Amino acid sequence: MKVNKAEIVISAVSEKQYPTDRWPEIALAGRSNVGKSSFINKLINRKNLARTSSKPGKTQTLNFYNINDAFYFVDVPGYGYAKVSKKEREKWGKMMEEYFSLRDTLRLTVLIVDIRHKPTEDDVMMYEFLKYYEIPVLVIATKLDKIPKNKKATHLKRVIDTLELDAEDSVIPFSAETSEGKEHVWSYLSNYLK
Ligand SMILES: Nc1nc2c(ncn2[C@@H]2O[C@H](COP(=O)(O)OP(=O)(O)OP(=O)(O)O)[C@@H](O)[C@H]2O)c(=O)[nH]1
Ligand SMILES: [Mg+2]
Repeated sequence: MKVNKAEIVISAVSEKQYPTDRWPEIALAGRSNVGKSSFINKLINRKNLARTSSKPGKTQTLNFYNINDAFYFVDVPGYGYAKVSKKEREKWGKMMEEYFSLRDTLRLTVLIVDIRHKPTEDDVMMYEFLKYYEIPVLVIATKLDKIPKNKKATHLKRVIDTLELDAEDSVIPFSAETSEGKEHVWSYLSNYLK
């Protein structure tokens, strides 16, 4: 995919603010600090369009990125960050519920997990939540550059087993550092953007 245009359209906290042009949408979900924003930047070849940070909790709103006037990437705030208040967690839950239950232009959610670690209980819950709403899921095992090549297969198997991944769902190993997996991801995503 050649990306000629990529710009943020809105940082939304509720449905009233979502774009209304009905372009197809691909959302990113995953633990705080796992690399959701970096994933978007790498795919669209922009260094810091989606704001990244080494501190967890950078993305706090639903950030809609217009790609080529053709579809949206939606960067979603991460979960699993210990230092958030109960109130903030509730706010996050409401925002997620509203988005994933109502958004009928959502074609696919990319669930990003860290290939180095066993998926957390929150990751499993997120996967089940998406399945509950019957939203197609692509799992990305990111930070591939951080593990030795000979560990890749075992780590991928652990992701598949821990999430109890459905046979119809795929996991693609990826690195925002080295771009590994990028072409494979684009070819997968393009099937959902027709
Ligand atoms: N080595 C390596 N580092 C990565 C990769 N992807 C992301 N990072 C680093 O991980 C940190 C977090 O990345 P972000 O993209 O901001 O993570 P996020 O999931 O958007 O985080 P929140 O917005 O806080 O939920 C940054 O320091 C990135 O540079 C990767 O593939 N390899
Ligand atoms: Mg982010």
